[in-house]
Amino acid sequence: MPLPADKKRLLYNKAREIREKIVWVTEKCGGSHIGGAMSQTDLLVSLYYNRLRINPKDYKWEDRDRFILSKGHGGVGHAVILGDLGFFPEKDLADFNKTGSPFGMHLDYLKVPGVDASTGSLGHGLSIAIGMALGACLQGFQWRTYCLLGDGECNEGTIWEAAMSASHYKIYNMTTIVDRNKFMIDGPTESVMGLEPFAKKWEAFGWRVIEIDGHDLDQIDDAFDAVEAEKTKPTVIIANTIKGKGVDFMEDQAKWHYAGLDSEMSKKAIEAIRKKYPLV
Ligand SMILES: Cc1ncc(C[n+]2csc(CCOP(=O)(O)OP(=O)(O)O)c2C)c(N)n1
Repeated sequence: MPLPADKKRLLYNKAREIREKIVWVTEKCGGSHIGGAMSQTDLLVSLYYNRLRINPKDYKWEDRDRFILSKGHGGVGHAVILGDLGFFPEKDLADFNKTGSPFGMHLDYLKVPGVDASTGSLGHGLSIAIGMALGACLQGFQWRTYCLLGDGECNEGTIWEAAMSASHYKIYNMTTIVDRNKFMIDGPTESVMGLEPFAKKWEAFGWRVIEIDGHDLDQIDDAFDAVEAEKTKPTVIIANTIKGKGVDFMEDQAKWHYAGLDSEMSKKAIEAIRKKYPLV
C-alpha cells in the first residue's frame, strides 16, 4: 500500500536533509564512508522516522525496538539521524571522529546514545541481532530487532553461519536488510567476490527473500510490513540501492566508498542533493 502523502513527503524531505548533514559532517571531519552512508539513507530514514519504536529521551527504554548497523562504517549516516532525533546535541557532530569525541567512525554503543551495538568489524551484526531477537522471544518481549548489512559484508563467512542459525531457530521477530549497492571498498561486489545468485543463496539457507528498490519509500514500507506479517521463518529484504545516491558525481563509484570533501566539493555535493531532491 502506498504511504499516506503527508508521511511520504515528510520522509522524502527528511532523507534529503540527512544526506545534506552527512555531507556537512564529512567536510568537518576530513573524510567518511560517504558512499555507503548515502546508499543506506532512505532505508534508515524509513526505519527511524516511521517504524522503530524508540524514545530519544529514554534511549535505554527496555521495550524499544533494536537496530544494529552491521555495516558499521555507515556510522556517519547513523549518527546524523540519531543527532537529528535528539539522542544527543546535534552540534556535537562537528567533532565527529576527532580525538576526544564520543564519535568514532564506527559508533560505540557505550559512548553514543541510541546505538544498540558497537560494530565496524564486518560480519558480526547479524549474529548480534539474532541473539537479541532470540532473547526477546524467550523472554516474551514484543520489541523487534532490525539489522542492516552491507552486500560486500556478505563475503564474511559469519553472515552465513548466522543465516543458518536464524532459519534453524525460525527467527521471525527480526527484520534483516541488505544494502545491495553492488559496490564495496575496492570495486564492484561481483568482481571482488561474486555474490550472485544472491537471493537464491538466502533462500537456500531457509530465508524468505523480498527484493525492492531501496530508494523507493513505498516499497521500503511495504517490505517492512510484509516481514512483520511473516510468522514462520526469517526474512531478508534485498534493497537494491545506488552507492553515493543523491550526489551525481559520487554515484556508482567505488572511489567514493571513503572520501573527504573540501568546502568547494561540499558545496557542489549539497547543490547536487538539492537539485536531485527538490523540496516538496
Ligand atoms: C572484518 C572486516 N574486514 C574488512 C573491513 C574493511 N572494510 C570496511 S568497509 C568494507 C567494504 C564493505 O562493503 P559493503 O558491505 O558493500 O559496504 P557499503 O558499500 O554499503 O558501504 C571493508 C572491506 C572491515 N571493516 N571489517
